[in-house]
Parts: sequence; structure tokens; C-alpha cells
Amino acid sequence: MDILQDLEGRGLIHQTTDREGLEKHLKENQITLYCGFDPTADSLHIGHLVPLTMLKRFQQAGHKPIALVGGGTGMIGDPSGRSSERSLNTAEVVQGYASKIQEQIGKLVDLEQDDNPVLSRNNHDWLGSMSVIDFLRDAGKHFGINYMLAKESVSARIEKGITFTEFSYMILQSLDFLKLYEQENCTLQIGGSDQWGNITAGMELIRRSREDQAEEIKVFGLTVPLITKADGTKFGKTAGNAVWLDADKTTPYEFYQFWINTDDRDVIKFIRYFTFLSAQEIAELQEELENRPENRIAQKRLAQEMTRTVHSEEALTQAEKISAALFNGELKELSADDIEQGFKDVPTFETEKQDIPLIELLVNASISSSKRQAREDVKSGAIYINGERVQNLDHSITSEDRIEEQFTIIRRGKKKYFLVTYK
Ligand code: 383
Repeated sequence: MDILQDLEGRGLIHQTTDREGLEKHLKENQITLYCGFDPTADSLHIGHLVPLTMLKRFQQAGHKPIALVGGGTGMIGDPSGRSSERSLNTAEVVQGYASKIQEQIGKLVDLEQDDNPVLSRNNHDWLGSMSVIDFLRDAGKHFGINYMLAKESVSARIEKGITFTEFSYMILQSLDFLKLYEQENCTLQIGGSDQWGNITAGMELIRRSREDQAEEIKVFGLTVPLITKADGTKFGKTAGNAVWLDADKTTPYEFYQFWINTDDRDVIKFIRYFTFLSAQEIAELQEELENRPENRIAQKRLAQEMTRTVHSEEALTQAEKISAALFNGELKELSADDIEQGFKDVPTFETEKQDIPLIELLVNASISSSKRQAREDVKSGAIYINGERVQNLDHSITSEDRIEEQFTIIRRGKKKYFLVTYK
């Protein structure tokens, strides 16, 4: 199937320039395309996943993708989609972020694929050494102020304020497209819908800087839609935090849980956007969802696919193990590492590594509100240690209750968890 048809079917095309021309261009040529990622943090997040998988989709269709890291543009800050000026990071910080992100992209898009690799570029290589005189003469001359002011990224900021620095950002991104067009015959730039203005500005620069042949120049832009959720909340956050692709920032278990918790109304759309499952497989999952929503088969499949590709098969197995243990309360099998991942957001109490009467612990760790309440909780069978109910008022927490000498998991009632750690 041709790539645009596949993307269309998945709902992945928000806008394109010259749709017919692009279709023809992709049919007749093996093209080079690119997408840029600015190093604004030490990791990408799930908001970057659709454009990243887009690069893979084009690669699988036989085209040549470039993943560009904005080591230069990251020094300036894209105003697109932002309501206020960014604060600048130091060159060292941006450089550090850039290498982390480059490495992350490498893991996700399989740069090495022998016959048709994804190329990796850093725009600091050309923007970093450009002189201000060249910038103003060679690039600036092609940008009318009215044209720039009319861009959404700028017009949306006029009232709130925008510096010359961020105002100029679109010219830098345009220079990248020009550079990649000239050096690598890159003819398509893709991005999220927030990037439409920057992408079209780049096309404009390419045409204007080669005015003599403007007619023959074939460059295109394509954007993917902003991801929306049926409940109206912002996609990509759990409890107000971004969902990162770095396992140290969002554990594979948390990552898995994020996908598992997808609303029934969104899950098929997300499977289309994020996975490589075929139309046939997706139709089967949709039928499953309609007939037996309580089994959450589609959510499980989505979580599996995503955790496997972003992390690994082992990380997926571990996430499933932790999820199952938490679901049925069987905590005995969990390792200290499992507990660290699975209980990250659980109230934690640190104490000396010595035997301690259960009643005392329940009070000290604020699990029960008083000694009297603690006794009541134990007697009534509401207290579980590492998944096992304890009703003996004289029970003491000893080495036996410490998983790998590091953790004791206390549950009160049906699902209120507490973690005890040891100094
Ligand atoms: C820099 C230089 C270029 C081309 C693009 C860039 C980055 C671009 C940008 N992109 C976002 C980012 O870096 O800011 N100016 O976080 C996000 N992208 C992609 C996609 C997205 C955009 O990396 O919509 C989400 O992931 O375009 O917000 O020559």
C-alpha cells in the first residue's frame, strides 16, 4: 500500500502542501525527508512519538528519513504553540540534552538498519558557525516582516510579548530545510501541526533563494494532528507530569500503566497513531472492544506494543508482572527493583532496620491515625504485609517481612498501599 494511503487511513495527516504533487513525488521517487527535535529537556516524551514513528513509516515505505536534533535551534527556542517566552539554557546544558536526545532517537528509529538507515543530523553543525552578517544578508533578506508577523507562532505572542530571539526562530528552522535540501536533496519536512508555520517558511526560503528555478523546485510539508482525548484533558500527562521516554524519568511500569489507562473512546485511535498493527488486526481489536470492553484487550495490546518498542521485551515482562501482582495483591514474587518501579507514587516511610512492633509502625508511618485505630485495623483484618493479611496484634516487623532487606509493603483496606523503606 502506498504511504500516504496508509497515513490517511490511520488519521495521521493533518495538513499537507500540494497534496497531489506530494502523492506523485512519493510514488515516483525514493525521497529524503526530515523531522526536527529541539533539545529542550534531557529526554523526549510521548508527544514526540508520533513524529518519530512517522520517520519509521516512511523508512519502511522505502524512503530516506533524517532525524535532526536542534543543537543550534535549541539555543534559541521555538515560540510555536507557546504562550510565553522560554528561558534560555546554557550552551553546555543544550549540548548535553542534544547528545542524550540523539542517543534516544537512535534507539527508537533503528538508525543502523543496514540497507536504508535513518540519518542523524545536528543543526549546530551549520547554524553554530554562521555569522550574523551572513544570517541577515542571506536569510533575513528573504523574510518580509509582514510575512513573519502573520505566522501564528508570532501573531499569537504579540500581545504577551516576544523577543527578537524567538521571533527569528522560524528563519533558523528555514535555513535547516534549505541546507538539507541543498546537501541531501531533502524534499519533505514533517512535524506536528504546531510546526506548519515553520515548515512552510522553510519551503518559502528554498524557493526564494533559488529564484531562477523556483518553478522546478519540488519541496513539501506534512503535519500530523495534535493528539486529543475524548475527556478533553491534555494528552501525554499522568497526574500533571509528562510521560517521558527515558526509563529513569518514567519507569517502564508507569509507561505501561499510562497506555493501559487509555479511555475506550480513544484506544483504537491511539493504536492507529502509535503502532504498526495492520488494518485487519486493528479491526479485530475494535470488535473485541465493542463486544467485551471489560477485558480491555485493546488497551493491553497498545500498552504491550508501546512498552516493547520504547523500552524492551524484558521491560514489558516486568511491567506486566508488577501490574498483575498489584492487581491481585500477590506481592510475594516482587523483587526490590519491581517494587521501586511499581510503588513510586505510594506514600513512603523510612525507618531504622530493626524489629519494630506492627502497631507502632502503623502509627509512626501514619497508616493508622492512633494506636487504638491501629489495633482496630489489625483485628478487623484490614492490614496486609507484603500481600498477606496479618491479624496478630503482637506481630513485629522483622527481617522476614523485609523484601531483599529493603522494602515492606503495607496495605490497608482494599487498595491503600504504603511503602516502608530502611536506612
Ligand atoms: C528544529 C529545527 C528544524 C526542524 C524542527 C525543529 C524543532 C521544532 C520543534 N519541535 C518540537 C520539539 O522539538 O520545536 N522547532 O519538541 C516537536 N517536535 C515533534 C513535532 C512536534 C513538535 O520535535 O509537533 C511534536 O514532536 O514536530 O512540537 O529544522
